[in-house]
Amino acid sequence: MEKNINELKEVITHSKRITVLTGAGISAESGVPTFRGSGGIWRNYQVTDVATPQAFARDPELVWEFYNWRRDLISKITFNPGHKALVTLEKHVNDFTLITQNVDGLHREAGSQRLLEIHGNFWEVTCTKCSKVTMDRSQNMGTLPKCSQCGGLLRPHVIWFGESLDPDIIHKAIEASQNCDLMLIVGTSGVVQPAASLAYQAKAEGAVVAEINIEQTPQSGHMDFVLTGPAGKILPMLVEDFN
Ligand code: BV8
Ligand code: ZN
Repeated sequence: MEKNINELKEVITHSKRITVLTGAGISAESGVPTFRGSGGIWRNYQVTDVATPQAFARDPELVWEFYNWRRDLISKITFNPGHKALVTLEKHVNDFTLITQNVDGLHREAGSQRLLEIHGNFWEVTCTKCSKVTMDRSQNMGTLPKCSQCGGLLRPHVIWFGESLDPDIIHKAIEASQNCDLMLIVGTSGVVQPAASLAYQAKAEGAVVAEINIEQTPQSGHMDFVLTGPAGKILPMLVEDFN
């Protein structure tokens, strides 16, 4: 492991363009449960009950109960050294893109600028009637929150399963994956599409790909580097010479 970290630090110093993809694992050390690990969110909630447009049409109150629970949880915690290390990296690389599957807003809070929130951000809400998007940091939005402009029912501004990602955002994510020298894949199980295909696209275009995770994933075999350990520990080590 020691050898890998030093070698990867070497690759970082020689990379002109670095792209990073993060998943729920980077927020785990802040106290946010992941989706599929032990104690994962989807163990208590059926995805199909709370993270699809059909679920929202069927039982919007249950869906808002789920998102209010996550709002309350995230409002009590903050970003961790893993998020902060990516802000340091962004400052020291002349071409940097951070792609996140997370909707918790912690990368924004930590100060990341070149950020693509490909699954949205649950601190933003969209009106199902007039499509107005607003930022709302309330811990609890109430059972069926309504739009102040038109009275329509509000929904979290996130991409649910079965919904297409914003074409402009996913285009930028694909471009950043296909044109980087190095791609770091941090804290993701590599299950959800189309995010999971970005690492393969980077590799196909000749980038070095490095996975940082506490366990092996289905993608580990395709990686040039597999650093096993918590992101909150490994990422700061990768950027320690920049501080
Ligand atoms: C779409 C928002 C077109 C909601 C989320 C192709 C093949 C197969 C299936 C599909 C496909 N194309 C589309 C699909 C269907 C579906 C899909 O991928 N299903 C999967 C489950 C098979 N995809 C979609 O529907 C996407 N839409 O493609 O549109 C379309 C349209 C109609 C019909 C078909 C296609 C939309 C996907 C977006 C869904 N929305 N989030 C919300 O969050 O409230 S996804 C949800 O999962 C979260 O965003 C989460 O981030 C994401 C991915 O999970 P991970 O981040 O990887 O989290 P996970 O818990 O799984 O893993 C955590 C990892 O961290 C673990 O590996 C763990 O070991 C590690 N870890 C833990 N602690 C640490 C750590 N690592 C480092 N340090 C630590 N301390
Ligand atoms: Zn409205």
